[in-house]
Amino acid sequence: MQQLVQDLLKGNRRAAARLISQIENDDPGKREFLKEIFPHTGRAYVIGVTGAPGAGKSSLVDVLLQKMRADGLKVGVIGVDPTSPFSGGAILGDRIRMQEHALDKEVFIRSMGTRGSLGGLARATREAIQVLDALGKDVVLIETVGVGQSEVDIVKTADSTMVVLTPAGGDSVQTIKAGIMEIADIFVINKADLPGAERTATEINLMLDMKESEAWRPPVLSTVSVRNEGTEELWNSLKEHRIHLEESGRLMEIRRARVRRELTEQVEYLVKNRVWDQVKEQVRLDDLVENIVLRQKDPYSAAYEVLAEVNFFSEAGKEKG
Ligand SMILES: Nc1nc2c(ncn2[C@@H]2O[C@H](COP(=O)(O)OP(=O)(O)OP(=O)(O)O)[C@@H](O)[C@H]2O)c(=O)[nH]1
Ligand SMILES: [Mg+2]
Repeated sequence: MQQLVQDLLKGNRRAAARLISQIENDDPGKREFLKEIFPHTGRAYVIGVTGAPGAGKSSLVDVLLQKMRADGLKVGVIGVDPTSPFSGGAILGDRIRMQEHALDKEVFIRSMGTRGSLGGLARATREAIQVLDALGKDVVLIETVGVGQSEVDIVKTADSTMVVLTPAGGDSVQTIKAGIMEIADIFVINKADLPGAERTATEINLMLDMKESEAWRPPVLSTVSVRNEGTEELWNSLKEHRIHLEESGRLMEIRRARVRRELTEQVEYLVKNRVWDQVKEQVRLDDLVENIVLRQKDPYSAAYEVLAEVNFFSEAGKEKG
């Protein structure tokens, strides 16, 4: 383990791959190495890329990778697919397209799927970012398919988030999820070669007009990633957003809020696991479920009973009677 961490800190990609596998498998050793690498993290800038399946996220990541490399930045990419149980490079199309980057020693590409729960995936993504940060990446790109709350949770880890949309065609963009409006720092209408791109941009701008004005108004950009059109503007916007966050003090603010949220989540996670491990051993949940189904017991009292059984709070006994 020690050796792996040392190799990682020297920039060894195999060490990074192995540590990320341990994270995915929820290896008991991960706590120790995450602790060891933590002082060596906090440098990488994290960019989230989210949007509907097939919107062109990977194509954009591909182009952005080239631009970042041209600027001399070391880049890590994590492709997260909450709908897929596969990991370790299962997003085959991406692999093929990004192959040329794979030859570039300063680029690290990895995909992750849902081995366990979606919550687990968001956590694993966060931890994988730390590994890439400690590996020495300047930027970590997270690509995640937009399928609901899961991708919102995942991109919460990002400093800048771009939401990739496609021209709505006949449809109205009004169906865009509220959560997406909240997380977007930059809107990208990709496949702008298809009809309707302008109208989609107008609609998003109208939606932004209705929002309370903030210091940063998300730009609405159009790209044709497969023809490399509009991508320079996109890269410039990402850089501008970063400068905005840094100069306004907002970056520290959002990072502090994130640490607070993660700490809270971590405590809840530990308490939850601890309690459930004991409960599984000591309480016959099935019986309680039957009781509730038969209206012999209400769920609130049953929950208290469970916690009293594992001595979660000493007061609980009083509630039992
Ligand atoms: N016409 C057109 N097609 C595009 C454009 N960008 C990407 N595509 C095509 O759209 C398809 C999906 O592109 P990807 O980059 O894999 O999209 P993605 O969002 O990463 O897809 P998932 O990861 O599967 O959700 C591919 O066949 C691309 O060639 C574009 O600007 N215009
Ligand atoms: Mg993709």
